[in-house]
Amino acid sequence: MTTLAQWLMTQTEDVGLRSVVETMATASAEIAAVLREAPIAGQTGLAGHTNVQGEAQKALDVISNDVVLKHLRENPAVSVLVSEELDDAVQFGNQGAFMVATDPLDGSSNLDVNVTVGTIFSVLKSAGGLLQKGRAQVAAGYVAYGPATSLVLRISGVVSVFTLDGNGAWVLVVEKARVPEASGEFAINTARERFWDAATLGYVQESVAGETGAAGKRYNMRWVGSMVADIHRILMRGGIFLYPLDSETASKGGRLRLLYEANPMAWLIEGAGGLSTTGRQGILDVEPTGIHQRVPVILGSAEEVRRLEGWYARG
Ligand code: FDP
Repeated sequence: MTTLAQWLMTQTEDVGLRSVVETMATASAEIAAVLREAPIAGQTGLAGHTNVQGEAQKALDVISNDVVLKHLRENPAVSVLVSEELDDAVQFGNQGAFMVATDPLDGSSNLDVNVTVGTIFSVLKSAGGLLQKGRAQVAAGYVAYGPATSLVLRISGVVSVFTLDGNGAWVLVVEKARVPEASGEFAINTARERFWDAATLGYVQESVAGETGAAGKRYNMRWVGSMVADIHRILMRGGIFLYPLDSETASKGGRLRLLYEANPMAWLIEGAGGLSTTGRQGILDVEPTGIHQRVPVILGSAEEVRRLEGWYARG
């Protein structure tokens, strides 16, 4: 049995970086415990205010953010926190070498129906400043609070998966996750079809045509509507996730956030052999202009991402 601490020793010699990842794992285990009993505590509802994105905050969004903030504040290796739930970056006033960008509780519209939600995080060197490309990440991970609580991590080139055991310890269950090169599953909110661009429409229509279309094979559609759950499925068994730029989200730059959703997920998926793109450029090459910036997100099995890129290349 390999523990998280043992695995971290194999990934980096940087004690500070190891501690940052351990802190996020500890915070996530605490969030898992809160989520487990949230319906009993009556915490699945709205908090009564909106975040900087203009989205209604759930009580658990706020609680999860407080848990992450509390733990990171105690770690001297972390100097800055960027969170989906906080308008501004929090400076801890120390010389910590790392900054963390996080969505403490992603997919929270699924909370009241007990569907998988998650915590997503990205770790960067403080020296690079708040706005760094995804390629600069030194660690990234997410936690999926599902039937099992899974922690997926990348520090070096390897993406590994851990499960939280009954004693609160993270146990390595997949040493080297690989996104299958080919897949017959796509994930997109098809209710948005009327807003799609020509490339997305072409790709989805070709997929739906199955054996009779140009793709020449049958596809299935899966959409949990909780990014962590959809990405975890794709990491483990392949597929493609699309939240493309469409006519409704165009003025905002997209739907999902670059620093704490798109970048960590793209870095994890690419570390496991998949691909990621906005449709026009690699997600990891996007130059950030703001901490809550949004981008189009397409990522998953290499063959499917390339087929969609083919549609974008048509113009
Ligand atoms: P949520 O608003 O519930 O936090 O991060 C945004 C997100 O969920 C993603 O987890 C999810 O993939 C997406 O929104 C779902 O969007 P739709 O409501 O358009 O399906």
